[in-house]
Amino acid sequence: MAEQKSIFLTLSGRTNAGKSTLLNALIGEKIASVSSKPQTTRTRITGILTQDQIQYVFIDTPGLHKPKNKLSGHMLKTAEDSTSEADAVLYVIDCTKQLHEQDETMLRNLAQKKIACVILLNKIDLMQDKSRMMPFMLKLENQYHPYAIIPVSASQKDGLNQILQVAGELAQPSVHFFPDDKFTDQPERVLAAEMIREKLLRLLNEEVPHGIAVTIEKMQERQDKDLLDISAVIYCERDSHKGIVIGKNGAMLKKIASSARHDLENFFEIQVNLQCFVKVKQDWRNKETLIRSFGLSE
Ligand SMILES: Nc1nc2c(ncn2[C@@H]2O[C@H](COP(=O)(O)OP(=O)(O)OP(=O)(O)O)[C@@H](O)[C@H]2O)c(=O)[nH]1
Ligand SMILES: [Mg+2]
Repeated sequence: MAEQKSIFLTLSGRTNAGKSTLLNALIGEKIASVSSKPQTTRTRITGILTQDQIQYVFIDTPGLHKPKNKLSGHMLKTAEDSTSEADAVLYVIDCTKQLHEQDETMLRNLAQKKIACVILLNKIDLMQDKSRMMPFMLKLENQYHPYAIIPVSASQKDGLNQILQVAGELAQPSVHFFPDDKFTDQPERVLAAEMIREKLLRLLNEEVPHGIAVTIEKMQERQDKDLLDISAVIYCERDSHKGIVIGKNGAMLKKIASSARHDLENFFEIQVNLQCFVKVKQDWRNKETLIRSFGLSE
């Protein structure tokens, strides 16, 4: 039998670069929320892929951003700490944007600490003129000496095999840390809460969804039929936001719940009865106890 290998890879990069889209594409399951709004991911999310003798463990992290409250301070710390704990970093850059100073600082630090870094230039599907990529790649190569630079499109699933090939070269002989059929370490309740939060991010405007946390109060299969009862609480940080989440005659909440139920049923492969309640916790993103009780600090 071939020797077993494993590798831990942290997905790092600016918010909105496409890290979570890439994680889902790499493992072939939707475990991380994705949205066009910045700061979607709030905690570390582990995705596992085992192919033959190699086990790849991908760690998705909150995107780099300028913190504005205690919650985003925790998120940034999680992001920064995660890079030094991995065997290699997959540094994701949105190639349609200018390189940000946070990209430069992070790439410089990785080079200085001699952490193996693979730069992924994401969203190449949006690049009209691909010839512009060459000088950018050369500049990155000369300044930061990454192990490799790979142009990819997470949403088109383009370049994934190249990522696995390069990661495979870096994998070391080791036992597999997770069972070969496992694809995440996220508990089912966390996955369910995240699926609901994703819909809130997608359906609500700017400031409202960023101040939302979702908890699952109950998740239980009925004994007499194939039905999963899920009861969720959506916490907002202001009274006015609660009204927006519920909407006129409850229309918005209905839309959110129905869209979330669709995803939950697909994921858990069972009919779901979803009840959502909306509550207010004033300014919770600046309160350590609440941040901790929502599972958002490590
Ligand atoms: N066109 C295009 N869009 C992409 C691609 N990858 C991701 N996106 C979009 O970019 C947006 C951000 O994607 P996410 O995966 O949530 O980004 P992220 O880096 O995880 O963001 P944070 O969690 O905030 O750090 C979403 O609207 C995605 O659909 C890609 O390859 N091409
Ligand atoms: Mg993300």
